[in-house]
Amino acid sequence: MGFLFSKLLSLFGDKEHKIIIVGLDNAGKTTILYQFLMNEVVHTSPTIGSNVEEIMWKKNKFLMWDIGGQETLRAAWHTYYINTDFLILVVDSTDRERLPLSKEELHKMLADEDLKKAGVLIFANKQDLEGCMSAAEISQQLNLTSLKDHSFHIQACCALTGEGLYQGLEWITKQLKK
Ligand SMILES: Nc1nc2c(ncn2[C@@H]2O[C@H](COP(=O)(O)OP(=O)(O)O)[C@@H](O)[C@H]2O)c(=O)[nH]1
Ligand SMILES: [Mg+2]
Repeated sequence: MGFLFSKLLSLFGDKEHKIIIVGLDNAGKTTILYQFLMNEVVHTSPTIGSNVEEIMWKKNKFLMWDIGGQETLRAAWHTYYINTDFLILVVDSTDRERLPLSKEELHKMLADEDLKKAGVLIFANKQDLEGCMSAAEISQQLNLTSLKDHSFHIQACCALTGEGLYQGLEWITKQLKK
């Protein structure tokens, strides 16, 4: 009986952590997902619906959902929230005009009951482009310090080269140990 039980436990022991990648269209979500998957740049087309991939990193298994960000699709984001361990918000650091919209979406999402326990990682993407906003500037504009109930971290990155992406995953991995 005990043997069977521990056998069963070991089957379920390798927990998969659910991550959802959100952000406005063109932020770089799909590019990030496929960088994690195969360390190379893929040519993306606007995501209709979602992409999902299993990513292994330092013996941790993540199920990453990349959810389409166009306005009509954003209304369906909440259907992905349940059991989410981490939320990754991707911001196009050159898109000053729509940063208030990202802020609004972020705070709306985090008010949802299903995301109450989710950690939040923000990728300030496209740092390779001239005139981009810094991570500090984005952090301030998104009003991250007002997030009292969520652990959060902002990471500057460039999805095209992969720079910064693994520092982001490293933060997530650290949270798992807490
Ligand atoms: N210069 C630059 N372009 C990027 C970066 N990340 C993504 N892109 C480009 O931005 C566009 C939108 O990327 P995509 O991943 O489809 O965005 P999504 O709509 O959020 O999934 C594509 O042309 C990407 O090649 C980056 O870090 N730097
Ligand atoms: Mg996409």
